[in-house]
Amino acid sequence: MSSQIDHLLNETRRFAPSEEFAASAVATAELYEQAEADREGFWAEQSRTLLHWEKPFTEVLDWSTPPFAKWFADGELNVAYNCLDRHVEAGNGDRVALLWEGEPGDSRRVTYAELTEEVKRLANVLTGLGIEAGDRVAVYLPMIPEAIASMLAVARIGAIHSVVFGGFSADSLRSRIDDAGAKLVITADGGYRKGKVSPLKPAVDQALADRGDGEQLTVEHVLVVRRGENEVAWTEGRDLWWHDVVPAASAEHTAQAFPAENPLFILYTSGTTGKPKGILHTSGGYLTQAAFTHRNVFDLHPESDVYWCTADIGWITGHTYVAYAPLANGATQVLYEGTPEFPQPGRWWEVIEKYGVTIFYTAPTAIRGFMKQGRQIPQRRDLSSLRVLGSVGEPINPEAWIWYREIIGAGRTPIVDTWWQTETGAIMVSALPGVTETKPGSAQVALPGISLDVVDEKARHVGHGNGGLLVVTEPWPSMLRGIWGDPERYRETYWDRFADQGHYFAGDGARLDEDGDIWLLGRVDDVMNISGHRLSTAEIESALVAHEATAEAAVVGASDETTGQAVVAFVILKESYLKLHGPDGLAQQLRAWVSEQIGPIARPRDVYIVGELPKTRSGKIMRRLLRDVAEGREVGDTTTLADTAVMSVISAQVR
Ligand code: 6R9
Repeated sequence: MSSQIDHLLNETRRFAPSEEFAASAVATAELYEQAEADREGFWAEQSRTLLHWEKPFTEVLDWSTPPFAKWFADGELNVAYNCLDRHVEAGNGDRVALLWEGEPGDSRRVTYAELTEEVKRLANVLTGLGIEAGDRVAVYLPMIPEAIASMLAVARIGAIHSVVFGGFSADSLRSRIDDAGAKLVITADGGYRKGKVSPLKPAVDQALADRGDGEQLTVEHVLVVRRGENEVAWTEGRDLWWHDVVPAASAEHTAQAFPAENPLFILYTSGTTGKPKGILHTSGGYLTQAAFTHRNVFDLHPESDVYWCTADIGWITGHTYVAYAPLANGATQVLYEGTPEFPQPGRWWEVIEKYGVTIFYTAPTAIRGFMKQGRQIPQRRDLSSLRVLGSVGEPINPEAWIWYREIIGAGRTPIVDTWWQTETGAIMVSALPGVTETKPGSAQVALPGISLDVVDEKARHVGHGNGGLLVVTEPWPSMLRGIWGDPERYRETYWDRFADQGHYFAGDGARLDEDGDIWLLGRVDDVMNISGHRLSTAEIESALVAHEATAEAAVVGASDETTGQAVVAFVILKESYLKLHGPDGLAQQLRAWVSEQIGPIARPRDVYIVGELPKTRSGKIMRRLLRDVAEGREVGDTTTLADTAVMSVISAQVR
């Protein structure tokens, strides 16, 4: 690790914004000064400028009961009105909101006026189904316009959505539905993935099946979009086709204003234990920081830009930078259903050429995948419309950064490496194009209005040239407001570590370089980052031990050239199982099992069947040593192990 860091810190290439770019840039250096002079005043002004408040706020931040923040608490707004109606009222109803491209090549253009109408009809349907402000609605959909409409319609009536990634299994869906107590599920028959229809409705049926455990199901209805045209089972009285009820509903719907702190959504993310956390976000502060960062970090000119963020709506990036911020800012954006490789590897570049995409936001894992395929593939397309490139999800190594700029950005586009989390709701650390001289590999500086530090275990600032833990030192508008149903876990996970200072602990290691710029070094806890997706070691371990053959399991994130990290599992089998079946084919079976239990993204790259696991005297698994094995390194210090011989046995078994 340390040689990697030294290598990073030797990166000396610098890219200043061109004069031409700076001349018409949205963000200027004054933003930092304004925010510095009066942080809360700065956010208040941004909020008033960027959003429509039905009832203007007079209070900015209420931090009287930390760690529970309230922003703009006495103000009232409607999030969907801000994303839709107001643009239509301002005469921009004909502007395209969504340039949707389906994987098989079908496409749809949806204007702001059309999307507004669809959302109004759906809002009426939801109300007709008994959904009221504060109720939870689960959304389990592919990347189709109805997904965006669903989120906005739920928001419009003051209800709370919980979007579950379509790649998650029925079990993952069920636990999220149960935890949130969802009353309605919005899904599709299926969606396209890699040339095939991947079914969704059957997973919903399975998630809602009576398991005879006496659990009372909270779901009353399932609203189903027809997309894959695959056969689906139907539960009369519970299931409804979208195309039967939405077009038939009235398009008249007046958006009611809700208090700024009205909950907007719950999004589940992996923590250090097996149970995913329902991260709760609210309305006014969230939308303020979403709109501000989208406009300034991506230099958005809504009249002329064509923006494309490749994230799925099942992740926070899809919430903030596909659903909410682009629409709040009145942008035109591409929405793409499929994967980058289908029907051929250059599909994304084809989409950029077709729609003249100007701002492109994706993840390092995708960029590294493209690097592997070779520059010839993007070079076949005209990518000259691109003018800003963004990166998110994990550290971007300087080589990938340079390739992104040179090959995709023709050596002239600014690159913004944006650090943030499900919990932060919106971007926290990033260069501002047109202002910042960029450094490949460094996310660089806190945005205006955001206060961060890198500290040691005792909360002391580490100083330039040193590493430590990334903390946020002041509350910010789009911060999480808690963990759904678990205020204690919220406090424990993020605030207890630096309770005396009142710092938010992000869980990331970071280093400050000689200029004070921030370099992110990855998680310091048992959270893995696979292709920019968060997974916990504990979550996968508990799936593994749920298999009849497994006695014990330990999972580590091993570095992987393409996906950043890969899941590697070490499994001890039950004697009884071994006697009956033997170990043949079991590694494969266990990989498939995890994929079924959690979803394909969690499938281990390697499963090693071992006889023992390295444990300390207190019984803690030493994952650090297993990571050494998984990455093919010499095994580190084993002196704290209860049995120091165990590592050579494991190494031999793995080889
Ligand atoms: C937005 C998102 C959050 C974790 C975060 C960190 C890693 C995200 C990064 C980055 C280095 C960046 N991360 N962006 N690391 N540079 N630009 O990804 O949210 O899924 O909650 O993951 O991802 O480790 O703590 P989420």
